[in-house]
Amino acid sequence: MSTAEFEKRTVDPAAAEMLTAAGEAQILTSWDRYKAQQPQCKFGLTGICCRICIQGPCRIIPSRPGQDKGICGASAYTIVARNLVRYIAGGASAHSDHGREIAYTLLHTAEGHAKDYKITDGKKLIQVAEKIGVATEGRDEIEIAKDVAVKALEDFGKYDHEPCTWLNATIDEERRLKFKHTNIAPTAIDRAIAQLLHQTHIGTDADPVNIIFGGLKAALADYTGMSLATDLTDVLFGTPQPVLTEANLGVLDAEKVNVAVHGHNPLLSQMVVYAARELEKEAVAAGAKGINLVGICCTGNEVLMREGIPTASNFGSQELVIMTGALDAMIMDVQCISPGVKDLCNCFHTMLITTSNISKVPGSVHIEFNETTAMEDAKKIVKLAIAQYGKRRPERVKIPQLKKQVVGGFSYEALIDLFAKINPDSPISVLTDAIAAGEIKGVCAFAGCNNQKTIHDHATITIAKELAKKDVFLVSTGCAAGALAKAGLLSTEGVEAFAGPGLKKFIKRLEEHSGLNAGLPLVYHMGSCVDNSRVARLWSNMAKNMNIPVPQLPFVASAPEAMSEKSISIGSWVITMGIPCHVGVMPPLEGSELVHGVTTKIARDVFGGYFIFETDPEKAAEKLYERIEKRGWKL
Ligand code: SF4
Ligand code: MSK
Repeated sequence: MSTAEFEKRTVDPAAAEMLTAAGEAQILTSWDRYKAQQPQCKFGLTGICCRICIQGPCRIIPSRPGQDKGICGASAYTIVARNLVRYIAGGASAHSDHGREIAYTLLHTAEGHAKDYKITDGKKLIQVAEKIGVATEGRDEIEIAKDVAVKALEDFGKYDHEPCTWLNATIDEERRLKFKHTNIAPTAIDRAIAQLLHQTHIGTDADPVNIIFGGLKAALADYTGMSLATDLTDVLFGTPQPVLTEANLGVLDAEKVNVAVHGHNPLLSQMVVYAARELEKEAVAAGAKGINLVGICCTGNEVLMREGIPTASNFGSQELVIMTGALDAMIMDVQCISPGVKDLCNCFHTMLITTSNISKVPGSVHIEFNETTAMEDAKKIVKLAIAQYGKRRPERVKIPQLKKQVVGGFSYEALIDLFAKINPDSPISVLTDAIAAGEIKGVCAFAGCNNQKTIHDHATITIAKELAKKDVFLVSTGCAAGALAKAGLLSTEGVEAFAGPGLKKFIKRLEEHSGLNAGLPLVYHMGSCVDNSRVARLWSNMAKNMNIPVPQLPFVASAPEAMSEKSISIGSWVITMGIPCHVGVMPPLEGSELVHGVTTKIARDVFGGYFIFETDPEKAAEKLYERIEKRGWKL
């Protein structure tokens, strides 16, 4: 295949270059495996294959009497609904378990058992404590941190009937009542997930609407877990502030020990940052010019936001970082690490290091990461990477010389600080006033992954450019932010090239007052997947400031290349909050018109938020803009 043909697989030129190299070397990647899977099973694609009990699999043909139900009598709508919400259970468990690890680490830090961690952002600790009702007056940080951590852990398993603390503390009264009346407010994260698995066991719930509402409860548990994860991570490692860095494969350095952190949980990746700084001399002693740490996926987003570590790739191109021949070690924690990376490692000298007892890959090196020995473990891992540098074969190194500038680090607090430079009394008014004046039309938040069913990065970049042209203010998280970063949309270059006149004026005004050395970007990087809680904070406070409920706000969300169970759980809580959410890949629910209708129409009537399924990026941009405009007119 030629580079031009590979461009049909990705719009990222660095990825295309590496795909060409992989093709020439006959090394298979996820693109090849996707092709090998075609045609994919229609029953699975439309959600009407049930494997919930071992009488199955039952495959439903709705139009054929006798085959229109599973062996137990389950109809297509029951099967589609059950399959759909089980994705939410998976997503919520991943996000919230990540949050639980952070909460335990904060607790153990406060108790003195995790000596390598500390409370970095005391101000955020106080804010969080006040938000959730933990006393702060006259108490020292350690005492407060302990109570905050305990409250967070209680949200996983408390046995009263009150909604989870982090949910209740972060939504307005209108949503509180809505969730109460629809009975979707989780009282404990673990319970909501376990209950959903119970609800979808054979012979429990056959009512698709009831099943979906059970799914929404788990989705709000997902929101709860990620909200507390973001808050407590900021307490431990600092709340992100604007930072200048770079993205794409060109961030790899042929003269340094290249180490990639991949996954989600910053408890490890943050320690690797500290360890790498301490071990620079060892890398030099090994003949390198130092250590070059790069990020992949959301753990990459975490260290980009706080430490300015450059991003090498997002989910879709993770294998291609190894394909450069310059990566000495890939350190993985949890979630979104394709096992296929090990096959690539086998073709090069790259060492794959697993660190979590729930996330292992056969043939890789496992160094169990423990919070009580965090720095020691991180150093052990970085030393392995340094040793690996000597095994690199320089003749096989081929780093695409492509990278873009990134201005990242826009936590909610950082955005507010930016707005406060113009209006210190009411910072959020800077954004809402610009909407009221028609200078910008509204806000779109990009989130989610890459998916082999789409051209890598294409939909995310296309929709962002289209909306920017139409003066929509853009924020992003996750691998969508990775796509935008690699395309230069998280930089000033993006503003010049793609912002409409109103958006450009707005950003330039912010820039004049910002006091930052760098210019401001077109799209504002708000962090990792769990940091979608920062986005929710943004829309909540915009609505509060405008004195309207969230479902009236000209604010939309888009996951143009959604892939993981987590993206489904995020999208589901986003719609319960009253935000229209575009998904660019059709999830498996076309097997039931009823379920499809619930997610797109009934959801709108009940919550004000709903899914927009659209696989064509241009049309998706039009639909998103139409929703923003409609809400704008009503204001
Ligand atoms: Fe078939 Fe019912 Fe079992 Fe599903 S739960 S596999 S539809 S028998
Ligand atoms: S890493 S969930 S592929 S955004 Fe958060 Fe990226 Fe999606 Fe994983």
